[in-house]
Amino acid sequence: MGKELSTCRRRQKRKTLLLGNLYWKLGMIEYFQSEDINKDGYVTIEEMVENTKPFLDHCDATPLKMETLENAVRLFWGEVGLVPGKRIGRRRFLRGLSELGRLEVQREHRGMPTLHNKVANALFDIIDANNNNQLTEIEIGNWMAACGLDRGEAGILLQEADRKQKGFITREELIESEFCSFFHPEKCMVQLGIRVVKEV
Ligand SMILES: [Ca+2]
Ligand SMILES: [Ca+2]
Repeated sequence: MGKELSTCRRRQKRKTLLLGNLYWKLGMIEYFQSEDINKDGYVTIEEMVENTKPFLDHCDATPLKMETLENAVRLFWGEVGLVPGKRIGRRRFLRGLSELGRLEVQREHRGMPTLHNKVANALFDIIDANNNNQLTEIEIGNWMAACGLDRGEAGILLQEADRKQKGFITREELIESEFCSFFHPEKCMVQLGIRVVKEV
């Protein structure tokens, strides 16, 4: 009986965690694979930091901007369990990120700064090469190229985030869409036009 109760509680808890969301899980598995540079099935904080290096050339980022991003990345992923010299596998990665997501959403609700906010702000500053607080299609293209993506699709990304059709993305828009893709998959689905059915 006690065992059944604890299994039931575990299931209940799982439902409220991001891990229970298939859409989120698939996205994060893809993310895990892209961060695993040496393809050994584990990620390390060193790999996470290494993956930010292409910004230096593609986005013409200053050393100070790069340092700010690295510090934010170390803080954020440290909470997931990625500390120097440690490697974690896919399951632990997803569990840690799901747990961090729970705490981050709580912080967001209380109006407290999130760790993700630090990363997204640092990222925005890097993409915004001319420091005018607006991300243009060219700047977004440079960022995509740094991430190994097709810069030709920058226009599509711009359209998705720039809902008022201003021709650029603001800091708030980038942070919102980034936070959403990490920790609010249900909001992302709504944006993509997928109806979210509330679990009862
Ligand atoms: Ca690896
Ligand atoms: Ca700019």
